[in-house]
Amino acid sequence: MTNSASTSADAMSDRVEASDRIAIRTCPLCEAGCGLEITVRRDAATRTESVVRIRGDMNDVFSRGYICPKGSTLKQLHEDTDRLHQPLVKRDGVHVEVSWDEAWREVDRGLNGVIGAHGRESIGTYLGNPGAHNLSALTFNRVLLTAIGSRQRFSASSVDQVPKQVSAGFMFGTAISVPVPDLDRTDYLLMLGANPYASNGSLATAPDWPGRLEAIRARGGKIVVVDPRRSRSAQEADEWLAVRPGTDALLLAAMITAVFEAERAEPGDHLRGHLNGLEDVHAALAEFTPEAVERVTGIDANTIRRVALELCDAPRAAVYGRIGTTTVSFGTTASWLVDVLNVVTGNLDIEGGAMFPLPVAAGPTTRGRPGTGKGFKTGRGKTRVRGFPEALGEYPAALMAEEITTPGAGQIRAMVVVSGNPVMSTPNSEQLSAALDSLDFMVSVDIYLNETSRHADVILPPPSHLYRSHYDLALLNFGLRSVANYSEPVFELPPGVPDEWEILARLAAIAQGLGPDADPATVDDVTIRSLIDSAVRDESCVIHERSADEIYDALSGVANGSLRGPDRILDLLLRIGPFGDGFGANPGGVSVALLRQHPHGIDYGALRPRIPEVLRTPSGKVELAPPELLADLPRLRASLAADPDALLLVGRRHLRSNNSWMHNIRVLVKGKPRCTLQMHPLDAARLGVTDGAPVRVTSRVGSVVAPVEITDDIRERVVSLPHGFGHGVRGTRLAVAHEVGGVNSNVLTDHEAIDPLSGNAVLNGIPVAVAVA
Ligand SMILES: Nc1nc2c(c(=O)[nH]1)N[C@H]1C(S)=C(S)[C@@H](COP(=O)(O)OP(=O)(O)OC[C@H]3O[C@@H](n4cnc5c(=O)[nH]c(N)nc54)[C@H](O)[C@@H]3O)O[C@H]1N2
Ligand SMILES: Nc1nc2c(c(=O)[nH]1)N[C@H]1C(S)=C(S)[C@@H](COP(=O)(O)OP(=O)(O)OC[C@H]3O[C@@H](n4cnc5c(=O)[nH]c(N)nc54)[C@H](O)[C@@H]3O)O[C@H]1N2
Ligand code: SF4
Ligand SMILES: [Mo]
Repeated sequence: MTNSASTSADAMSDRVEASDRIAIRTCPLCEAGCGLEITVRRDAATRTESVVRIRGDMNDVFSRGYICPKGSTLKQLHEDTDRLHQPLVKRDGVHVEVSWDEAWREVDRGLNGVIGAHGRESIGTYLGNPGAHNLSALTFNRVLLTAIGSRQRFSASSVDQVPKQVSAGFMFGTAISVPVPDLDRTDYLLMLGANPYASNGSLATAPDWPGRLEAIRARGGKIVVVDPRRSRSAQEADEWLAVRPGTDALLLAAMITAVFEAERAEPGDHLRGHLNGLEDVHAALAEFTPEAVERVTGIDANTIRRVALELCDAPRAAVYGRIGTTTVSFGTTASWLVDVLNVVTGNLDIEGGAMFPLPVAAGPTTRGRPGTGKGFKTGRGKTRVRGFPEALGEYPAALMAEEITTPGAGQIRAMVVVSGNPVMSTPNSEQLSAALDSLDFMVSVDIYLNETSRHADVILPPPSHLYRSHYDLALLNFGLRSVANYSEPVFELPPGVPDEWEILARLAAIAQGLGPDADPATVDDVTIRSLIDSAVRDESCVIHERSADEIYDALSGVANGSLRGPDRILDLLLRIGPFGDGFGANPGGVSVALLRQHPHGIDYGALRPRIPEVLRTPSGKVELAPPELLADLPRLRASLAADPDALLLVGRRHLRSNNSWMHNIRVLVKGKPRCTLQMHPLDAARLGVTDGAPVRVTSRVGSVVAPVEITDDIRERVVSLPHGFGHGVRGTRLAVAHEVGGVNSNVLTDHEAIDPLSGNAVLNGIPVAVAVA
C-alpha cells in the first residue's frame, strides 16, 4: 500500500511539464561519455531548481540515446544528503563542518608547516580516477603538482593502465599513442581481460560497447574473449578462452610465434618502411611456441594456432586488451604483444583494425613535429625507499605506504589526495590505512567522507557534477571517432561556493606560499599564459609566432564569452587542434563557442590511418622490439615454470558499481549482494562448501571473509572477488554504502607484487588460500 502510493507519487513528479527546461550534458561517470538529457524544474515558491529526470540524449552524435543504469543517477548523486557541502576539519578525531575561510587557513597551516619543517619532497600526492572525467582536474591537477614541487607523485594510473601507456610510449613515441580497436568496421575481435558489458569499455572510448559488439556479430564477424571468467562479454561472444590469470603475455607471444611459423607475418604495404625490429621480435619470441605455453596458460596449442591464423585470415581484425592484461605481473609485456600481434597479422593502422584516434582537442599525438619526436623514457627518478623507477612522472601507488612510514630524508609527512580512494583501490589497504594515520597532515579534495578522506585533517568538497562544465579532454584521446562534446553546467553555482578548479588553483597557490587568501584567478592567468607561450613557440602549431597577447585577448575577451579557468584552457586546445579554427587560420573550425551552438556534439568522423604522422619516436618508425621489453623476456620464460594448479584470485566489475564510490546510491545497490567470492563447483566440492557459505580468503598480506558463490562461469583454480567494497568503516559518512558493506579485496592484493616495467600493481592473479570460515 505504502509502496504503490509512493511509486505513483514518483511517477507523477517524473512527468515533464511545459515549463520544464532541458539541459544537455555528457555523463562524467565512465569512459563511454554518453549524452544525457536532463529535465530541470523550477520551484517558483522556493526559487530553486531540481532535476526531474535524466535519460539518454537521442541526438547525441556519439551515443544516440544510449545510457547505462548509472547515467540517470546523477540526480541521486546530486541530491545525496551524505555528499559534502561544506569543508570538514578534523577536531579531536571528529570531522566538523567549517567555513571555507577556516578550511583554507587550516590547509595553509598544515601544508606549509610540513614544507617548512621537512621540505617539498615530504608532500605526497595521489590523484584518483574521477579526475580523468573532470575538466577541472584535467586542467588544474598538473598546476597543483607543479606548485607542490615534489616528486612523490602517485595516482590510480598505477593500479590501472600505466603498462599500456609505457608499451605505447616505447613503440610509438608517446604515452597517449594507444591504438584502439575499430569496433564499427572490424570483422574479428580478439578481446583479452576486458568486460565491456559491465565496464562500458576502457581505453577505447565509445558509448554503447554492447551494441557495437553485437553489430560485429550481426554483420557476420566473430568475437573471441580471453578471460578466466565467463563474463557477460564472454557469454555474448562466439568463443571463450578460459586463460589462467596473469598468462596473457605468454598466450600472445605464442600467437605471434604461430603467425611467424606459418609464414603469415605480413604487416602490410601501408607499414612498409615504417617498422623497426620485426625480425628481432620474431627471434626473441621464437621459444614461446604454442606447445611451450599451453600448460601454464591453460589454452591448448591447437586453439592458440587457430585463433592466431583466424586473425590473419579475417579481412579486418583487431586485438584489444584491458584490465586483465594490464593489472598483472606482465602488464607491460602483454600490452606490447597485443600491438605486435596487431602488426604481424596486418591489422595495425587499417580501417577495421587497431587504429590511432585523432582527438579534436590538441594533445600529445597531434602536437609537435609530425612523424618523429623525443621518444619515451621511464626511470628518470627512483623511489626513495627501494629505488623503484618512475613511469609517467609517477611512482607506483603500491609503494605509497612505505614512502610514508619509512623514516629518513624525503619521507612523506603530508598527503594531498584529489578524487581518490586509495584505501579501497590500491594494494594492501590495511597497511596504507595505518600509514595515512601516521601523517602529520592530510588534505582530501572529495565529495564524500569515506574510507580514505576519513584520514584527512581537512576535506575540501567540490560542488556536484551538475554545477560544472564538461569536456572529456582525456578520454577522447582514445575515441573511436573524432567527436567533441562540450557541456555547460546544468545549474549555476551559488555565490561563495568554489568550483573544483578554484579549489585546486587555491591549493596550488597556498602550496606556493601565497597564503590562505590567495586568488585562484591569478593562478588561472599564469596557467593560460604559459600554455599560450608554449603554443606560439611550437613550430608545428597553427599559432606559431602569433602574438601571445593577441591570443590571450581572443580567448578571454567578452566576445568569446569572457572565458576563464578550464573552459579557457579547453578553448585554446580546441582551437589549435586538428579541427580547430586556428584563431582565424581555419574559419568555421572548432572552438568552445562553436560547441556551445552544438550541445549534442560535433562528429568529425571515423578513425583514419595515421602512420607515419602519428609517430613520435626518435627513429620516426614503429619500434616493434624495444630493448626494455626484450630485456624482460627472461622473466617471462621463468614464468613458464609456474604451478598451473595454484589457486589465484581475480577481480570483476558490475554494471551498477563504479569502483569504490557509487555504493551510496540506493537505486544502484539494491538487489542481490554483489561482493561474493565466485568459485568453480569442483573447487567448492573439494573445499566442502555450499553456495552462500562464508569462506576465509587469505593472501600473503591479508585475509577477508566473504560468502561463496558457486558458478561454472569461472575457471577451476580461480576465484573472483570484486573491488571497491568493504564500507561501513568507523568515521565515514556513507549511510547506504554502510548497509551494503562487503569486504575490501585490496586487503588481499600485495604491495610487493608490481610489474617491473611500469610500476603497475598486480591486482589479478593473486595467490590465495580459501578455507571454510
Ligand atoms: N583489486 C582491484 N583494485 C582496483 C581495480 C581492480 O580492478 N581490482 N581497479 C583499479 C582501477 S582501474 C582504478 S581506476 C582505481 C580507482 O581508484 P581511485 O580513483 O583511488 O578510487 P575510486 O573508487 O574511483 O574513488 C574515487 C574518489 O573520488 C571521489 N569523487 C567522485 N567524484 C568526484 C569529483 O567530481 N571530485 C572529487 N574531488 N572527488 C570525487 C569519490 O568520493 C572517491 O573518494 O581502482 C583500482 N583498484
Ligand atoms: N560499471 C562499471 N564500469 C566501469 C568501472 C566500474 O567500476 N564499474 N570502472 C571503470 C574503470 S576505472 C576502468 S579502468 C574500466 C575497466 O574496464 P575493463 O577492463 O573492461 O574491466 P573489467 O570489467 O574489470 O574486466 C576485466 C576482466 O578481466 C578479467 N581478468 C582478470 N584477470 C585476468 C587475466 O589474467 N587475464 C585475462 N585475460 N583476463 C583477466 C576479469 O575476469 C574481468 O572480466 O572500467 C570502467 N567502467
Ligand atoms: S555508460 Fe553509463 S556511466 Fe558510462 S557514460 Fe554512459 S551513462 Fe554514464
Ligand atoms: Mo580505471
